[in-house]
Amino acid sequence: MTRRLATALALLTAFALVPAIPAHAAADEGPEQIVNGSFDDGTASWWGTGNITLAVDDGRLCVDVPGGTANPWDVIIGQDNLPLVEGETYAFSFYASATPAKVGRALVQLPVDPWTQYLSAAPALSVSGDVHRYTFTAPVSLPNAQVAFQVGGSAEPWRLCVDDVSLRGGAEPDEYEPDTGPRVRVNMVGYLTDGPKNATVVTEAAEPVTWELKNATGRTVARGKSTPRGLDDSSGQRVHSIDFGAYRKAGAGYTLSADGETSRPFDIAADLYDEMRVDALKFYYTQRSGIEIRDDLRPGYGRPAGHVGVAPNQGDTSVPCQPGVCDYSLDVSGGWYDAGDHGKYVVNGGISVHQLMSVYERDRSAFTDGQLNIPESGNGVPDVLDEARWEQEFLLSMEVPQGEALAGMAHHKIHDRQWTGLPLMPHLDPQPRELHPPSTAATLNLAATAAQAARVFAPYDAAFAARNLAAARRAWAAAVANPDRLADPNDGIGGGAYPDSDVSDEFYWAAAELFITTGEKRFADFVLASPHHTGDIWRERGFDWGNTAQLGRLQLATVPNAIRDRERVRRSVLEGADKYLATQREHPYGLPYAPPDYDWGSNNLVLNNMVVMAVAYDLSGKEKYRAGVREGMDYILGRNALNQSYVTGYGEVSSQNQHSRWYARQLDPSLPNPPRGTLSGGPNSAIQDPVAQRLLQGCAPQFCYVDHIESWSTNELTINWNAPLAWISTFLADRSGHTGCDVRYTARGDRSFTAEVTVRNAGGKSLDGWTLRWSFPGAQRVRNSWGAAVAQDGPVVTAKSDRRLRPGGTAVFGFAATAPAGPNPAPEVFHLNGDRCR
Ligand code: 9MR
Repeated sequence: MTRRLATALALLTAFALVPAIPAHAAADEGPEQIVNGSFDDGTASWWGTGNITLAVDDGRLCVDVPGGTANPWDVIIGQDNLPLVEGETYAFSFYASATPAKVGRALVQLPVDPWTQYLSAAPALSVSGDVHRYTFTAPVSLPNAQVAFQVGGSAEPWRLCVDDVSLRGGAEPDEYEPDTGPRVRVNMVGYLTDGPKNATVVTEAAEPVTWELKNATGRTVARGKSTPRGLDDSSGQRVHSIDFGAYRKAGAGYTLSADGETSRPFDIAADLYDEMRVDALKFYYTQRSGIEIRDDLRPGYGRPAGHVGVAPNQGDTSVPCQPGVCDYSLDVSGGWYDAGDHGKYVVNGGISVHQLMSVYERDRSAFTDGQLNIPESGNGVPDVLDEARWEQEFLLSMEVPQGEALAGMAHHKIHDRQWTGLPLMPHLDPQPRELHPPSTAATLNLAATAAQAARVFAPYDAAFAARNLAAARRAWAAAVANPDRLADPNDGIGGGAYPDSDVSDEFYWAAAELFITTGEKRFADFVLASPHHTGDIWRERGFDWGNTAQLGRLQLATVPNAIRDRERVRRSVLEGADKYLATQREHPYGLPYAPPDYDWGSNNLVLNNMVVMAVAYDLSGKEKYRAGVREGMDYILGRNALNQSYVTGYGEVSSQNQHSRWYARQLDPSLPNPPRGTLSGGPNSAIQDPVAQRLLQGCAPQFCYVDHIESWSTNELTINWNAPLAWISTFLADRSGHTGCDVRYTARGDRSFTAEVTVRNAGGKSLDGWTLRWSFPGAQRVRNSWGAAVAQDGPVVTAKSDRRLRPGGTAVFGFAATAPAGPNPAPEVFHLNGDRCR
């Protein structure tokens, strides 16, 4: 076809449908674009509207089409993400039968408004079945055209079967070869000055090769020999590892050369993670639903409030249940959008908000008001808590109201009735929104996060804390009364299913949080009786929204509480961390994650294994655990088979086309890429989406990734994946060491108490004046002090003295304070002059 004809066709499509032309031989021979058109893989890659069930019957896709619909598009079977190349001719064909006979609509079209149709046919579908063939020429290039069989509009029900759906033509897809750059793989952001420094070189060499570290001027500053590591299963590559950790001089623009290749440049510095930890948390503001995103706070990311009821949005201010599920509506506005979709899911929101609160509980002094540049900045509350509250308020709103049969439980999720296409700004989503049935898992997520929120918000907002504690108690009671209301694994139309067939781990986590907050025996009893309290829960694959026992164990180990066998709990975290360290040591890319196949969102599982190592470091002060976390981050930031960073804007080559309906620059240049500091899900061996299936068939685990916006199974962004990124980058930005000091803290009294604190300098250095810092777990407040000047900011307390504290010397001070009802455990984490007491 000539260019002029193509242009004429393009113009034509602007006003009318492209006529369906009879088939034409050349296009027939082009490459196949449809995935699973023969239905040999079941219904994989195909979707249907909510009113039909896709099923394979005798090798064909068959559906019972309901009667009583008005429009063809009321019932659709479709496949998305088909690439079209402008000017190329395509042959579209399929077999179909209808009982009774019907006229259907077969379309190849734009998947979003204005739904431009590149091919529109009205095949007469017979009872005996026929093959229908068409050709058309694509008037545009598009990565994500849609094939749709629109078969609604019939008064009577009927049955449709299709088979051998084929769209041939277009450019022969090049054998996909990712551009992996130089064979020397480094952390492209850099290495911490006093941390481990490891790299990997892809090479066939059997013997060690020489490596050279060069500074920005090109001068060699260190050299050595690599260690051959053989064949790496995770990449299918032969590799050597390089250890240049002896070099500790800060600087920018270093490179590492080996085997004739030179790595991408990197820095050596102490402050590498200072910005990342803030960006990883800033991510949440632009995920917010129910509020305008201010462009002055996030230049380039401003947008109107999503789902507040302004047309075409239906709004989340009064959302009904799916038909038959309940007869009330709830105001569930606010919260964060889960990911690249507009859904909001309690189990995933739960672990996300929990990890934000848990990194805050780790060291409250690291979080300040004004840090994240959000609308609440300047309100006197640390921004991370304001951000967490945005989600926690949403989780609270998902509670089944009093008076209803399942009162106190939480609805599993709320999202669009049908899946929408990309791009689609939140405020332009026209779909009806629905509440899905309550689930035990969601209820326990509410119980756990609300119990935790009751602690962390207590110093700032007593009423909000009390509201959370009451909701947590109601949720716990409702979960105990309804222990097996499992989310339906097939409830995945219009939003993710987030199913979980075992909620005993959610029970354990919720009981742990409730015990830490209330100190009540019944929660301790539940914790002690749970198999998750003593079992080996440190899965090779890491923890996530569906595996939450680890959250309970980590909290019991780190947040002060009086559980009976606490020492064993703490030791068990070290055992888990040792396991991940052993995996990491074996792995030539330094990964603390080595299952034979990589899971959906593998990067977040890698990071969560690092959280276990980080907690082990906090508990023990043993350098090997911190070194493990530091080395693990190298993988995320470029020391990997693809030679790329998975955090947007960090490193020379980083993920930037994560699957999202509003950071959809790859589809619409007027939209932005995801904000700096957004983690991509990363390699996923199961490659469930058509783009990955087209490009990555047969991939070794580390190669099962493509930075393409439609690769939703390898390259999405989510609130639960950025949470461990925020956790770990905060840990890595923490420059406090472990120092020799012993603190004895003895308190007497109840709601009014006095405490005497003895601090002993167990290190080798004399301190010329000292500051001791700790945090209270809740709303404890110092009233007056003696022996040191004690000041308090929220829960963070500092005691200061000008006196010298010699090695072996002690200082004693005391204070009088008030405490809220409930447990008032002695603080356990103290920092003396900035370093953590061991
Ligand atoms: O993160 C989820 C992953 O663990 C599951 O394997 C996958 C399939 O059920 O779903 C992922 O969650 C997606 C959710 O269903 C919808 N919003 C986007 C989520 C991230 O891809």
